[in-house]
Amino acid sequence: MKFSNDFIFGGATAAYQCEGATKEDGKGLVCWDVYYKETDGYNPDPASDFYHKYKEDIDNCVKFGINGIRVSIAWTRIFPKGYGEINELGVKHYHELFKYAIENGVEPLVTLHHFDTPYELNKNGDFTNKEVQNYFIEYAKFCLNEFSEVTHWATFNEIWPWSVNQYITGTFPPGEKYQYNKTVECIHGMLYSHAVVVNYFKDNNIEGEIGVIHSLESHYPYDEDDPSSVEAAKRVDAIANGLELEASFEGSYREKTLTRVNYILETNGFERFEPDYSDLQEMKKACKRVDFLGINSYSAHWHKNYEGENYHHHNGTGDRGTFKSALKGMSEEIKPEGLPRTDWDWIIYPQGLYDMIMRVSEYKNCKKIYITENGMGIKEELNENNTVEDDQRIDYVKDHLEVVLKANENGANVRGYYLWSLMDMFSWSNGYNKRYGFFFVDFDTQKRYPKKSAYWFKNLSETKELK
Ligand code: BGP
Repeated sequence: MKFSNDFIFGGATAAYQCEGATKEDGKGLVCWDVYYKETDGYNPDPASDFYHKYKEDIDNCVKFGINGIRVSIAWTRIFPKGYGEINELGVKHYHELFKYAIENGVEPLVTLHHFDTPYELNKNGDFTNKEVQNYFIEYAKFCLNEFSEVTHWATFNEIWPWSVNQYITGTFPPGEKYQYNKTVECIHGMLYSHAVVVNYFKDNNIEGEIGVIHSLESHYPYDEDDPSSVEAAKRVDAIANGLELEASFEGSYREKTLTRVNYILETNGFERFEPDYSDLQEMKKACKRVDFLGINSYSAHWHKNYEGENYHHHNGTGDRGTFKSALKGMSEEIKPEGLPRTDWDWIIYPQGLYDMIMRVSEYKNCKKIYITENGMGIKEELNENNTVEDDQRIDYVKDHLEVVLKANENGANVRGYYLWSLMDMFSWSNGYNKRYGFFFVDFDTQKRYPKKSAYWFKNLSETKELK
């Protein structure tokens, strides 16, 4: 089994996790800047210093056969407050970055929002607030017109995780817990904003392609013979995948999905969710115009019914076995014995990715798929040869790419794969010791060292053969 010649072998990044330089060149405050300070969290500076070292990272792409790079624009480098005055230095920076990537044959796929809402806007309700949605839309329009050298755009990165972690698990700013109503409003607000941006892109005949990147992981019943387990898995799927896929590719929410989401809301004492009719009109128009779907997938999940009080413990330290999630009206997540897992309790299950690719391929408006994030977080150190023998990562990537090939053989249209992450960077709620990159970053010296997986990927990208 071989990859086609035009398959993209890419690496993924996100502005806030790699750029550093959070106070440089007029950048405005991001919600995380304040959240990390207030919670004694991680220092986002210097991260991987990508703001200054992007040329070196792109040179590494060239050396290692990586012909695509996912980057995001930091909203507050363009509009420091999120709206109003434009920061020319930020605009200049991204022109230079895109130019360098394109000149070197490393095609940028640019995300407009990757978890980095401007501080004031996040404080004022993030995407639950119409005003914030409109500021995002203005920022997006500006970027689509200004950066005409970019031909691959994604509106959002992971609408579900961004919403659930802000308002249910409380691991992302503003750190609220069990606010199911805000979570659903945020999801809907982002899906609506996505639709407006797609319609603007198409109405104005902007060159290139535009899509959306969703976190799409498979949810299964812990006990297939127990109907309450089956229903619990379906409820989680409805809120985590159903809303997002249906809005993106059908322009509305299915009745069954809404019933399940409303069950979750009502069980937690919140009002039912009634989507606004005019929002749906916008989504209806956009759903046929989306050029690609980005799938982010790392793991899969098993559920049983749960009716007790809400309880969530995030394993942010990489101490295996400490994760626990029991969400009222949704499910209790159970990690089945016998399946491999990472130190952060993420089950490794490539079949979950296969099932998801085949499922999304059934949406007739889902024309093309990229795997925009997949990878394995490991605690790593440089060895005496200044490299990392990351065979675990190679196996992980290989097993996931195998199911991509199998899905394509069975009729899917996956056209690229971006490893999370291109080089090591910090993780939002797990810090600097969760490394994902092809390139080891020494965060003290900011030197890059290719890991064994980088050499393996180079060979794959040259031969197109999975070995
Ligand atoms: C995705 C995000 C990425 C990245 C990745 C790994 O949800 O889009 O930004 O962080 O997950 O997750 P983590 O950093 O929690 O290990």
